[in-house]
Amino acid sequence: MKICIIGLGYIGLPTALMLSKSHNVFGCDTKEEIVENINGKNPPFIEPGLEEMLKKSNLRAFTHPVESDVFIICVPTLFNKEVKMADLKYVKRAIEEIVPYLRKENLIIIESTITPGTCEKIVTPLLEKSGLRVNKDIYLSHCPERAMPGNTFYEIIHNNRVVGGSDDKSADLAEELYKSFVKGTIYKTSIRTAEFVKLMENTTRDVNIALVNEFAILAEEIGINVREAIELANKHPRVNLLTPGPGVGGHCIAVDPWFLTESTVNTRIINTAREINDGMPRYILSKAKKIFVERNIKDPTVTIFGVAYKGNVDDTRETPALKLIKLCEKEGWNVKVYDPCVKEFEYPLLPLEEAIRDTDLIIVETDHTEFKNINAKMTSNFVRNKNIIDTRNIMNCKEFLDEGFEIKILGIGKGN
Ligand code: SAJ
Repeated sequence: MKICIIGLGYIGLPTALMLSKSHNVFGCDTKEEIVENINGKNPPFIEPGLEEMLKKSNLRAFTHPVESDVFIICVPTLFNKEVKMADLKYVKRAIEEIVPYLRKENLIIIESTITPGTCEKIVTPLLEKSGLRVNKDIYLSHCPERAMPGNTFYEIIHNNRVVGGSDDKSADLAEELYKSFVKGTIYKTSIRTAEFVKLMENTTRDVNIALVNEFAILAEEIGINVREAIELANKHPRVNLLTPGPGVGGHCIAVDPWFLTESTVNTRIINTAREINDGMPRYILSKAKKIFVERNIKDPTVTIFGVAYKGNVDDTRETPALKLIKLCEKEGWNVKVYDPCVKEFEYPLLPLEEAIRDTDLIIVETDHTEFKNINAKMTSNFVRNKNIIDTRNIMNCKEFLDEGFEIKILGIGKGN
């Protein structure tokens, strides 16, 4: 079978590589650099297993679609921050791009996250510009991706999948295709339900993270260690609390909940959870301010450890670290950034020693494994003041305390 994948990013490329094991797969991306990298067998981003899979595969990439039996759309859905709504321009553009290549019996699958109703109201009319009718001449399904960056290959194989079909045949055809590499169960439903399920999943995670972030703030007030409390609460058979952190980033959880609220006035908990998580950088800022006031530090320099949205990835989309940096700059503080995984960012990425030289406070924003091994003695030789705020509880606390550092860990109140 000939398959054309549109969008060769964090999901599209791994999916193309998995499918290329048993099908003739073409990749399409508007960015020439990505296409060149893929054809040159260079992984365009960090993902465990990606380099090896790319080297072994016969995937070919182009900057335009290729006539195929199946088209899979894996482009990002943008988020309009001003109005807190999905911006579907890439999805629309991808559909418009494949229209000239469509033939009878083609199956079109949307993996990109979309607002409920998009397939019926936006995708179908665009596809039908080809003169072919959905459910009659061509077939349309929504199969939202569910893989976690950093563990993508394992998850695209083993996770259960939800396939929404615009009719039964569309769902059956998509199920058949995914069966070629998915080991999890494939559940079929309507296209609108599949759109909704995906948004519910990420919203659930956002709400749960907001809850533990609120617990972390309370624990600091009460004077206990929230992580110990969470561990104990999780001993209950029906409680499963997540981990507090500096806010929620990434292209999905930080934006998807707004796709559910954009056309209703009847949601409250979804909006509040977003506000709590978006408020975490301001909370971290208030902790930093307190340190500077208490220790009488004027014109401080702050070093941010980690700008990736989570540990061991190079992705900085929607990272809460960026919000924190901007807030620090607004205070007139000097900000330096260190991230061993990230290659490109809005602010200069400095080597470790340069980033910590003469700093007054290190704020750990990301749980990169590498941070566990940062040497306390070496750090103490470079900094001006020995202060750390660790929002991830990742640093080797004992070593830094022995070196005379003051460490504040998010969610740990005084006396712990
Ligand atoms: N985070 C916390 N505490 C936690 C877990 C996460 O603060 O206990 C933060 C992370 O640091 C990060 C953000 O949340 O900033 C999101 O990270 P994540 O690892 O929870 O999720 P993503 O965005 O990498 O991937 C999610 C996944 N969705 C769910 O777990 C419901 C993934 O399965 C989806 O495929 C992906 O979104 C997507 O593309 O929608």
